[in-house]
Amino acid sequence: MSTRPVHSAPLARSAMAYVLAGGRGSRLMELTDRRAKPAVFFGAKSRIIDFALSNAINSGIRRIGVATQYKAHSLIRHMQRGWNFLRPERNESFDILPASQRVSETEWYAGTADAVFQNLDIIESYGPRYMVVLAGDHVYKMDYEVMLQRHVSSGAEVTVACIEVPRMEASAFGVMHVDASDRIISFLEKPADPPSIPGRPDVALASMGIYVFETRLLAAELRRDALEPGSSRDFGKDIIPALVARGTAVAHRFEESCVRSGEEAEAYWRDVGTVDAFWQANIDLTDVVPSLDIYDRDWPIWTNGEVTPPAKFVLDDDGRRGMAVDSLVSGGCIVSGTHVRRSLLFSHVRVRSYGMVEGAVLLPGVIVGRHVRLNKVVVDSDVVLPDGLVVGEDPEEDARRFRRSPNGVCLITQPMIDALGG
Ligand code: ADQ
Ligand code: ADP
Repeated sequence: MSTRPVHSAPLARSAMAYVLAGGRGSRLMELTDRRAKPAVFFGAKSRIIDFALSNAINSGIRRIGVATQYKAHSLIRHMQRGWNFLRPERNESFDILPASQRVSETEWYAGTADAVFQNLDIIESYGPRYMVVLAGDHVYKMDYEVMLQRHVSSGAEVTVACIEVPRMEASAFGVMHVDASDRIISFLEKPADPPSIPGRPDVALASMGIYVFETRLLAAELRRDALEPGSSRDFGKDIIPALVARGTAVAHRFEESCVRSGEEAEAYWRDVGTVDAFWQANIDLTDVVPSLDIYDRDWPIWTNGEVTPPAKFVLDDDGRRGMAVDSLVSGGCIVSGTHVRRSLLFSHVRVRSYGMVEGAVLLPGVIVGRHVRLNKVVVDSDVVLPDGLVVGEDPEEDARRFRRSPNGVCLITQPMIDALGG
């Protein structure tokens, strides 16, 4: 469990969470053809952005802004339906900030800092004392109050959440060096050859893209940066390095504010940026004791509470049991005459008889025909899998027909099914 300081007043009440949700996440391939990465489904019920938003609410933050950009329709619809419970009468607010309405017709947000800069007037109108800037595309549970407390007690101008990652994977991140008191002494954005933690050659300290600032200072920095001719208007490339150079940036260790179900539990944080990582993180939830506890009622993952009929399991006319084990099955699903194992069925999935489904992530509305055998798949929403389809038994055949990942996960979309003909 994260340990909150007991004697101080909560800072989250005077903070605003600002979620950057504009990125595509192109390594998710066809999963982000129609939606931004934060809108991608996760965990049989949620979307990726629900984790950052739930963390904000559960931490006690009551003002939230979400900057959208790439293919925002699905994301905006989800948030309008599921995240509309914040009430202005209680000094709460939820603002969706589409880029296209704020900048000139030809210009979207330049970089992540610009996505905040363009909305400074809205932010300042609420007068939050602190800003918690978040990425909308990670899966984790974190108490931002702990990070806010750390920010105030250290006197830093910016506090950057960080996590240890294998050095080989660190070139996807901002990588930092810290001194004995966790002051950041160097910061390199996505270095080709990431520096390791001194004395630990295989590990690097990576930025999680989560930043805490006092609003006044952030506004001043953004206005200063907007006048810099060479700036790319990005937190990782411009804003953070400038504050590190001034010696006023402090690192905050994720382990200190991560919300976990037991002392021994892993400090869970996933980028789910590739089809393999996405499949694995979903399937991990079917473990008997998963590292990510989505059943913790003290830290609920809020989402669009769609009204669905109950899930149903049917014994078909030939006496075959429709059943699911080691699986997460959402409302509105019907499984008939087929065994489903180690799989996730999002809402309204139908699985018909004489099949076998294993290691499958079936997004909402998928229909699995009769005599279908699936192993290691991600099937996009509303795809209709025709009777007799077999996936996961012949790698070459799979690679010809579907998007087969390096670890052998097949991503299946409707155009791929249509291309099969017949
Ligand atoms: P990246 O995640 O690679 O690195 P970026 O592509 O800028 O950086 O995305 C950050 C977040 O902002 C994502 O949630 C994305 O969806 C969103 N986003 C991107 N462009 C946006 C825009 N113009 N408007 C609104 N939202 C936008 C960052 C940091 C690294 C750090 C990693 C951690 O720069 O230092 O290590 O996050 O994942
Ligand atoms: P299959 O015959 O291949 O198993 P079906 O699509 O015919 O698959 O559905 C099997 C069973 O699922 C039906 O016999 C019924 O019990 C149940 N079922 C299907 N649709 C509904 C529905 N709309 N409401 C309740 N049960 C349904």
